[in-house]
Amino acid sequence: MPTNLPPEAKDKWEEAEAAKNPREKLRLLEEFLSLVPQHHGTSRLCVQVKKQITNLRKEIEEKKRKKTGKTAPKSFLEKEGAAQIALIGLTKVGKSSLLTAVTNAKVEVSPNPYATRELVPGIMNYNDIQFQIVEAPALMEGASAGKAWGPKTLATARNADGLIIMVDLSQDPIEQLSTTLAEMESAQIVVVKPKARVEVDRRSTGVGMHITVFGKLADCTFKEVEELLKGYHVTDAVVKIYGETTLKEVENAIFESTVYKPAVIVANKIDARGARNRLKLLETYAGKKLPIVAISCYTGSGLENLGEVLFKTMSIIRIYTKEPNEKDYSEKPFILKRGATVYDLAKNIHSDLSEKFSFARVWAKRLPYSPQKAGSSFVLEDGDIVEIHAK
Ligand SMILES: Nc1nc2c(ncn2[C@@H]2O[C@H](COP(=O)(O)OP(=O)(O)OP(=O)(O)O)[C@@H](O)[C@H]2O)c(=O)[nH]1
Ligand SMILES: [Mg+2]
Repeated sequence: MPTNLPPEAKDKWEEAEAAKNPREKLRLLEEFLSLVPQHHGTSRLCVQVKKQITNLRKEIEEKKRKKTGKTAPKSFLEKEGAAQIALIGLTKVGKSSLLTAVTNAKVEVSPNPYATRELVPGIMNYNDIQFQIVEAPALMEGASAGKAWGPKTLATARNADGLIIMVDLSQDPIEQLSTTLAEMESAQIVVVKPKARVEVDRRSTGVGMHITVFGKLADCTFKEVEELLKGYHVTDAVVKIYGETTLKEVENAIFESTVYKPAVIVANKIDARGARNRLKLLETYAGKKLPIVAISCYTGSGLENLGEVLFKTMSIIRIYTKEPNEKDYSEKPFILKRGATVYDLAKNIHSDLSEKFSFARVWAKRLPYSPQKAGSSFVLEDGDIVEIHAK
C-alpha cells in the first residue's frame, strides 16, 4: 500500500518542490517531514527526505563559502564523444596512469596520495568511437558525507554516462571496491541495474503527463499510478516504469533520486606480486555483477580489452548514414542507445527530419536482402547503414 500521507503533507511537498530558493526549500522540507506520520510505511520516505535536507544544507554552506572565497571549479565537465566515462576509485589505484596510457591527456602520475585534485578529461579511441574518460579526484571513506573532493567526484559520477571503477591489485581489491560502492550508494548512485525501476523526470508546466510502462505493474492499475502522481501534484513529467513495480515503488520514486550507471571494474597492477590471486577473489566477489578488466599500466597488459568492454557495457550502437543517391556512407557514425529505432536516428540527425520522415532504406548483414525499406519503428543494430527519405 502507498504511504497514504495526509493532504496537508502532500500540499507541503508541492510547495517544497516548487521552491526555487534552497533556504526556502530546506524550510519547507523540514515542515513536510514534521507532517509525515511516523510508521513503517513511511520510513523510507523519511530517509530520502532527510538526505535531501542534508544535501541542501551542504549546498547552502558551499554557497556561503564561495561568496567569501574564490569561486569553486565546475563540478562536472562538458560531454564529448560517444559517452562520458567517469574514472573513479580510491587514491593511488592508478587512475592518472590509465588516463595517460589510453587517452591524449597529460596528467601527473605520482607516488603521493591525492595527487589529482581536479577533473581531468581525455579522449580514448576505440575503432571509430571516441570515449571521453574523466579522471575524478580520489574517493575515500566519508566522501558522500562531504569529505575532501567527494562531492565533486560523486557529482561527476552522477552526471557521466558510465563509470570505470578502478581498484589496485597490489592490495585487497574487495575492500577498495566495497568502500567505493558504499560511498556511491550513499550518494544514490548504483551500478547494478535494479530489477524494478521508476524514473520520474519532472518537466516544465504544460508538458503534461507521459507514463510508459516497460515492465509490469504488480499490484495496481495504470489509472492508480496516474492518481497517485496527481495526489502529489506531479502534473508535468515523463514517467518510465521498468520491471515489475509496485505502487509503493512508484511513490518512492517521487521522493528519491537514485541513478543507475553502467560500470566496468578495471583492476590495475596485475604485474604486482600476488595480484593474480587477488584478481581471482575479486572475480568471485563481483564478476557476476560487473565486467572486470585486469590491466597493468606499467606493462600495458590488458589495456587492449578496455575499449570493447566499455562499448558493450555502455549499450551503444553505431549507425552509418547515407544520403539518397550517394554511393558512400558517412565515415563518422551516429552513436545511439541499443534498441534505438529509425525514428530515434532521424531525430538525432535533425529534429525536423523526424517530422518530415517518409521512409528509410537499411543495409544490414542480418537482413535477408539489403537495402530493405523500413518504417520509423524499425529497430537498428550496431553497424547498420541507413538512408532516410523525407517527405
Ligand atoms: N606496479 C604498478 N604500479 C602502478 C601501475 N599503475 C600505476 N602505478 C603506480 O601507482 C601510483 C599511483 O598512480 P597514479 O596513476 O598517480 O594513481 P591515481 O589513482 O591517479 O592517484 P591519485 O590521483 O593520487 O588519487 C604511482 O606510483 C604509479 O607509478 C601498474 O600498473 N603497476
Ligand atoms: Mg591521479
